[in-house]
Amino acid sequence: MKISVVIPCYNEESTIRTIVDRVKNAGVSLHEVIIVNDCSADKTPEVLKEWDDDPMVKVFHHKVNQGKGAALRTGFKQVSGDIIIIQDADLEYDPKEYPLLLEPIESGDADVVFGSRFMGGRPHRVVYFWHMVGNRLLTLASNMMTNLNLTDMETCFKVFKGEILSQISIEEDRFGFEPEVTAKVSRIDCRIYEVGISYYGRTYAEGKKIGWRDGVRAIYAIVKYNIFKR
Ligand SMILES: Nc1nc2c(ncn2[C@@H]2O[C@H](COP(=O)(O)OP(=O)(O)O)[C@@H](O)[C@H]2O)c(=O)[nH]1
Ligand SMILES: [Mg+2]
Repeated sequence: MKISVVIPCYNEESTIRTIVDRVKNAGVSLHEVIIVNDCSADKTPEVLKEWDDDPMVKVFHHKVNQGKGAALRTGFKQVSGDIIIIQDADLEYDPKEYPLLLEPIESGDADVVFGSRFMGGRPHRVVYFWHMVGNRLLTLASNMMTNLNLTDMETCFKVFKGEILSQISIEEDRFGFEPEVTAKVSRIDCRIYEVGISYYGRTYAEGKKIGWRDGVRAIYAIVKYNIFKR
């Protein structure tokens, strides 16, 4: 199976090199790495030049900053693999866990796999209590609408078979992507699995960007894509 990894990337000059190295050494049969630079204002574009001559790494640039959802929309249009893994450009999620995430697909059981920070006994950095509460409330609200029993709707680690992703069009430009894609996947006839993953959370001082406004937008997206856009 050909694996495509899509990395949305905004102002990640300090981590993008490491994350691409980790993706390449993840121990899976990698077909391509698609990086979408979402008009970074730091040195990200210069760092990305490193892979100009690498046929495995394909880099695309946005002319204006649009957000994670928009970056993924751009990336999804370019994928040519059979399985698509979403990877954030910071170091919160470890590509070493791709084999774990891929297992339910490779065994023929799953069409979609979410990596959950809230199940399993793998290492989790202890960071923000209220983020955990927020994530659980958003997951609860999403589950109530989708009737899925997920434990971590907001996870970055989402893996799709190509034929599933091609049935989904992404409208949300920013972090509303996560509830939107969850709502849309729940309405496709497919088998969804969750796998426990590690979480190397970063603090705001270390560059974390998501904020309470994104939580509000997530609620809006849960209502919009589960009720009004059915
Ligand atoms: N915050 C933010 N992230 C973006 C944007 N466009 C793409 N991304 C990427 O989306 C991913 C998730 O963002 P991140 O800041 O790690 O979220 P957080 O760790 O939850 O604060 C990262 O790979 C970002 O580089 C954007 O406009 N804003
Ligand atoms: Mg992050």
